[in-house]
Amino acid sequence: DKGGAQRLAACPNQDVIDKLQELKSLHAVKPSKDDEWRVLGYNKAIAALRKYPTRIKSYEEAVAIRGVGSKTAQKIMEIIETGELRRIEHERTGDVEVIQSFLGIYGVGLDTAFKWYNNGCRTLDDIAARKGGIKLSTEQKIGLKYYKDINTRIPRAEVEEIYNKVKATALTIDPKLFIEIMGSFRRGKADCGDIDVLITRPTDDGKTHQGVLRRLLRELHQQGIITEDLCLPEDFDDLELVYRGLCRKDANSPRRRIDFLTVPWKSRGAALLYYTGDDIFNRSLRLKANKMGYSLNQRGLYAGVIRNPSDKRQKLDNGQLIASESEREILDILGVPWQEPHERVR
Ligand code: DCP
Ligand code: MG
Ligand code: MN
Repeated sequence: DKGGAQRLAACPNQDVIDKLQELKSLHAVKPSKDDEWRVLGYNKAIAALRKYPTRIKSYEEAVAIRGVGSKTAQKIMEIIETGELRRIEHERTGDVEVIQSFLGIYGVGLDTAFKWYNNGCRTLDDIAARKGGIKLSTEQKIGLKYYKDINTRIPRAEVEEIYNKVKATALTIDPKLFIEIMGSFRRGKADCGDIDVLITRPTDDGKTHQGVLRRLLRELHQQGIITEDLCLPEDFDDLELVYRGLCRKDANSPRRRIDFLTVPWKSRGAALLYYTGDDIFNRSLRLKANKMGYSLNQRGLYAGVIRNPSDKRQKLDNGQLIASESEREILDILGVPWQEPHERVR
């Protein structure tokens, strides 16, 4: 199925989707019911456009797509004809910017941002002063304190330097660990939002990486590389763990976001595939898997998954694992030609 594989690489109306996404994200940060409805409408249209196989050529063609109404069809044609969508600037109002600035605080989601707005907060200083009697969680306090650092992208060379220190420290704990950097760094980006690190270990000698993350964090704290914990795993004894924190190259460097992920050795391929992304590439892979009757997640590719027809997110049967150890075997089964990490972008 060459067509399916091709579709993974590029969507013929991607520029239209991007603009509608941008407009949708502006409505999504407005607290009115009308805006909520518009978000649902754009979601529908975007989903339809993702599946649409050819470049849209006319208003009639656009409006005939299921999920695209007349107003959205007009917007689609404006984007196709001018490359722009004037409505975006119109919606970029002051309240949107306030909410977006609150969302830049680590640990703040839409509900919290709206609540603070409704309590009269308009600036980060208002948040810092707890205007309106608002309360901050521990992670939000850290997020506010290092707001600028956390919202600045990290030059590739600095990611590499921090990663090398982390890897060296991990290997002193157990030289047989498998450490890999994922995310935008692995895709070759010139700068990264955070540092995504995978940790696992071959089990041929009967051992695992159990307990490694706890020791690694202790050592990195001692070295001053990890500076704050944002989200610690509940049970450090599991083989599958997620950690989120802040780190820095040295005492004169800004704070940087770092994520650790530990997975069972068997899941390493699926985990690498998922956490290397990008998210759009992942979505196309999952879509392809679903069309073939499979289900793909960060643990592996599964056959025979049975979902609840009235709520597709709910699995009635988890199915059987058919591939998880390497990225290549997962892509092979999906009939997707091998793509180097830097090619895994829409
Ligand atoms: N991911 C995903 N869907 C999400 C979040 C993440 O598929 N909603 C996957 C794809 C991402 C990877 O996890 O590439 C790592 O997530 P990051 O948020 O760290 O994103 P990136 O590393 O790709 O970009 P950035 O440079 O912003 O960190
Ligand atoms: Mg990342
Ligand atoms: Mn990350």
